[in-house]
Amino acid sequence: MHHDLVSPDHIRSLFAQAMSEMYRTEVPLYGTLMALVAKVNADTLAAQPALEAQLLRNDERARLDAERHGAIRVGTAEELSMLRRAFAVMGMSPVGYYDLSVAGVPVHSTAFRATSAAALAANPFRVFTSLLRMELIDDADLRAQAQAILARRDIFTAGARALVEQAERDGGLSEAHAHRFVAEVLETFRWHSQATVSHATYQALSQAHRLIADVVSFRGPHINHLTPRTLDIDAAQEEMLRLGIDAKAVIEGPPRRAVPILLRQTSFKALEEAVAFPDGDHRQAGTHTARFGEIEQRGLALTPKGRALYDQLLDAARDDGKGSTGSDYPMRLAQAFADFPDDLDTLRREGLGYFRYALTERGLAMPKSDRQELSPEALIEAGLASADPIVYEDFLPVSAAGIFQSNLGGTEQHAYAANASREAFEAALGAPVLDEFALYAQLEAESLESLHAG
Ligand code: OOG
Ligand code: NI
Repeated sequence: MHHDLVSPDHIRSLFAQAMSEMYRTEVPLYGTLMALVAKVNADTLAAQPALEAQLLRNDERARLDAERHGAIRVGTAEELSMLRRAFAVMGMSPVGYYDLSVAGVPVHSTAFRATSAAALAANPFRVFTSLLRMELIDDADLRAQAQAILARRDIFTAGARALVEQAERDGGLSEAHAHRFVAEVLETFRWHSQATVSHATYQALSQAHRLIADVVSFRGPHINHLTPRTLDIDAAQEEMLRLGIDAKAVIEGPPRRAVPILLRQTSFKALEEAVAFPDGDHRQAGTHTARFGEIEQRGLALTPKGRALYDQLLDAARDDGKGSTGSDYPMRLAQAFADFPDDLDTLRREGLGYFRYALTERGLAMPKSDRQELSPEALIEAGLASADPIVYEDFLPVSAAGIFQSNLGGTEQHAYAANASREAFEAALGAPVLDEFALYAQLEAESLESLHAG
């Protein structure tokens, strides 16, 4: 009975596709963004054949058009751990721990994503998933009220729960059950224009933090954005402004460079949407802002050494209390990053990034015994091997906080005195989060082995 199970990669692709279709109907501006990114990517590839060759070599060309990440925020440990089980059916594991309380956002987060080279090539769909930190609500009565409201809701359909259990029991799903699973799990991510709390309760929650109102007031954790990947974010940003889209003032992350590193992101502001609040036998009209649009460019995954340098230089650029605001920020950022090497050979030789090694045609033609005598660097120098950037698959806490803030009105900047609480997060999740560096190191190690094998 198990011979007809489909792969988790297939289920993830179906889910990413269904999510994209749903979000396009919910937020038409998302369709505009996708068209814009498709055009910028086509123009960039036409102008840079070497970039296209690199993407082809690294199995990144095919995945590019479908590549997306989304984000949701949940309220309880049970919701988070059930999500972990649902994502596992799609081959997605929790990677990394992000503490956003330091930036005034009362959540901590992980990213669910594929981890192996083959799975990432098949579909790199990721979901940045945040858990509200109840203990950061000061007002004990409000905290108790929020907890009681969350305790009454189930963000999963009965069908989704049954199919997750079935997949866990049988080790997967058949094609027909995979389609059913995708339709059922999609319900968790759907937007609801009817709140579950009165307008007065919504306002009290909002007063504590707008994010708390967003998490607590609805039937489920609506997907709040879905982000396509562009190959030239500066061109995409210009195009957004040209189309009159209300884009964020600055691009988060590193400055523009010859060799893109980590992640650069821009977004358009959250839409103000009509919401009906229950009011006795009636409804009261109001609004809520949650959903926005985002575009990102991904680059080289950095090693701990490279990441430490990135964090240090970003800190220096932001270190006048203004964060990423102020019209001189792009200049401060570019100046700070003058100290970050910006060519592939230096980045590799100094161990700042992770690389994927492969034999060139000439390398493949050479007898294995000759090849085995040469180090990777010697093979590269002789044109027998290539070393391409391994793409960063994760997120950046400072950028994520900037994205959160720009969609919360940009005013609530006070940091919480809380500490990062990875253990509490993992207890809620019901599993440890994977270490992103270990995953990149493994991809690099596998590619190095291929130089001397076969
Ligand atoms: C998540 C924001 C983080 C990113 O790209 O850094 C994020 C949220 O607003 O829920 O998606
Ligand atoms: Ni995002």
